[in-house]
This record gives sequence, C-alpha cells and structure tokens, in this order.
Amino acid sequence: MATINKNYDKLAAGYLFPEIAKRTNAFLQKNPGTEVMRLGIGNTTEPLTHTIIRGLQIGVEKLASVDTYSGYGDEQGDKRLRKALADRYEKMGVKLEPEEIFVSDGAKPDSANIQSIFSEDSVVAVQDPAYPVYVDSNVIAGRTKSFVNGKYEGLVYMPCTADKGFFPDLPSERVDLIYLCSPNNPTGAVATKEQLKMFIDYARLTQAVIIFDAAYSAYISDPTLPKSIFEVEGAKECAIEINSFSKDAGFTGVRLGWTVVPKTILTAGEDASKLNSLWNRRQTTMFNGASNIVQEGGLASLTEGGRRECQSLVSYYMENARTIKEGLEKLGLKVYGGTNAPYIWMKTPNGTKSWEFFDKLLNEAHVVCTPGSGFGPSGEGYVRFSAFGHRENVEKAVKSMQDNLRL
Ligand code: PGU
Repeated sequence: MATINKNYDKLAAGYLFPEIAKRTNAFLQKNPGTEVMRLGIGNTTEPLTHTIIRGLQIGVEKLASVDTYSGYGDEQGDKRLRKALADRYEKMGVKLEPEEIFVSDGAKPDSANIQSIFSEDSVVAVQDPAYPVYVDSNVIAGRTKSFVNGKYEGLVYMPCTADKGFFPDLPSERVDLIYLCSPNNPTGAVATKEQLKMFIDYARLTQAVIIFDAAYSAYISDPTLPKSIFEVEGAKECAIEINSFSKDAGFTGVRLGWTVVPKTILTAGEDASKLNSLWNRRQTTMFNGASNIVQEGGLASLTEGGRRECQSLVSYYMENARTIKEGLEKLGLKVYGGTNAPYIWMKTPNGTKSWEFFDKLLNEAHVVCTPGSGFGPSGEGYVRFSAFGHRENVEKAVKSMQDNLRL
C-alpha cells in the first residue's frame, strides 16, 4: 500500500504565486473586462535580444544536420558554457574551475534541490522574509515540524527588518545550513561585503554551509557591492552559489541557470571536494542536462555583445523600478529596495495586513502586487512590487494607484 510523503501536509498554504494568480482570476471573473496591471510575480516581459536569438537559432540549426546533431549532453552542462561562466567569475576576480560549475534548468529547481545533499537532521536558517522555495523544499524534505503561529517549528528564522536594513543578525543558535539571497527577494536589500563576511566567518567557525542565491546579481550597479559571495574572502570554504539566466537575459520561460559548488567546502568529517561530488551524483542521477538549444542561447548571452544587450534589458527594468518607487513615494508611502534590485518593498499604510492590502489594491486600482506575508512572518505588513513589467503597463499601474487608491 502506497503512503504519501506526509511532509506535504505540513505546508501551510499553496505555493505563493499560483495563489496570487487564483485571486486575480477570481477578481476578473467578478469584474469582466477590467484591465488588471500585474506587478506581482517577477516574470520578465521584454523580448530576447538579437545576439541571444541568434544563439538559439544556431542551436536549432545544429540539430538539423547529422554532422552537428547532438542528443544527451553532459548532465553538468556544455563544457563551453561552464568555461564561459568560469571566465565571467574570473572578471570579478573569482577563480573557479569549470568542474565547480553545474549548469541547470534554472535557479528555482537548484535552490529547491540543493538541500538533498545535506543530512536530514540539518538545522536550517532562512532570512525572514525569503523566497518561499527555501522553506518549502526543507519542509517537504522533513526538516521541520508543524506550522505554528506563522512559523515552522524546527526552522530558524532570521528576521530582516527595516531598522537593520533588512539584513539579518547571525543566528543565536547553532545552525547547519544558511540561505542568503542578495539582491534580496523580496526586500530589494543588497548585502555589503562586510555583511557577507560576518556570515562567512560564522560559517567557517561552525562548519555551516551558506546557500547563496544571486539570481538578481546583474541588477547591482553600485561597484562597491558584491555580485557574488565568492568576491568575499573565505566564501569558497563555506558557500554554494546559485544563479540564473532568467532575470538578466530574460530566460524565465527559456530556462537556464547554474550552481557553483566549490571543491573546497568544509563539512563535518568529509573531504573538501565531497559536496561537489555529491551534487554531481545528484545531477547525473536526477537531471539529464539543460536543453542543448538553450545552452547555445546562454553562451551567446555571455559574449561581449550579449552582455551589452543584457545590460540594456536590466536598465529597462531598473527604469521601471524607479517609476514604481517614485510613484509610491509621491503617494506618501514608505518604500525600500528598487535601486540595485528589481523589487520594491512597501510598508502598507495604517498597519494594514499584507493580503488585505493586496485585495484593496486589486479592487481599487486594479494592480496586482505580492503580499509580504507570503515570504515569511516578518513580511507581514509589507507588499512587494516587481519591476519586470512592460513599461506601458507599469506606467498605467502607477497612474491608477495615484488616481484610485484610497489611502
Ligand atoms: N531565486 C530567486 C531568489 C527568485 O526570486 C527566483 C524567481 C528564482 C530563483 C527563480 O529563478 P529561475 O532561474 O527562473 O528558476 N522568483 C520570482 C518567480 C516566482 C517563482 O516561483 O520562481 C518571484 O516573483 O519571486
């Protein structure tokens, strides 16, 4: 008799973004013909650039001829792409072997799956609020107990509050795995080198491992802020980094990402290369490599021309971020983020709960946001706006909020 993985029953709610889509669709059914402006999910809207399209076309053309056709590739990714990514790190002063870089079909699956190479009884710490995948994947893996008062028992929440610039203090109890995300989803805060160093020193001292999600690193324009945790001394001994082609190359639907597992990470009683070989084992067993067509597109995005074009995509979305930020500020609202990050994190007025404000915004201004409480208990009383919309839509949303929102 089959029994289900009961850990799924522990999950407090449905996955955040389908829940938002469900509520938006319910609103549209009740109000047919209403134009809704979506600043909820961080989903890209602008077309792929010329160089990337050409790269993808090359990938397709190769499949049309017996001489250049390829079937299954290396599960870890095309060697050329791993090398190009290593070169990209080198430009930041970070030396990595291509064998330390694993190409994947995106940062979401990697950030959900990475926990599987750690022991079941690992104590996990997350920033609060955080991208929900870190928490939910550990709940499913059985590392938590019940959901009580907005928190999973057994999970260590590191509050990220406005008074501390949305960066957490070190955990006060002993933890084994620490998820950090910078630029942060949802708060838009970017960690400084000093802040990361504090966590790296802690991790080295306690042999904890940091899982660093850098999916939005391309949005950092301040040269003093680190785009990779490996820019900070000591990180190669304690950190795994996850990244994506989604947010700068526009691959949200195309699907491509990568994870760096250095061969120098210290874990209790194991060789330093053990985590690298475990992730290799995991990927070769459970993943058959990213699409060969898509990897050609990824390679094209890393050429000089490709990088330049991606930079203009990033600037486009950052202009949206500015429009949203200034629009909300004009309404007298308190906002954070949106300068080196594509998310604007807004304090709801008059202590309104996040979901309540979500409904108010949808009903009054026909704008969709993401309720902060969906990212963790410290997100209550905030909402997140995504800058990944089409300009016209973003401008309409801001105007509608200014004209229709009753504050
Ligand atoms: N990591 C972070 C921190 C993210 O915010 C997202 C997307 C990803 C990874 C996903 O990267 P892929 O390479 O595309 O897999 N966050 C979006 C989309 C929601 C979702 O479920 O992924 C968001 O709105 O938060």
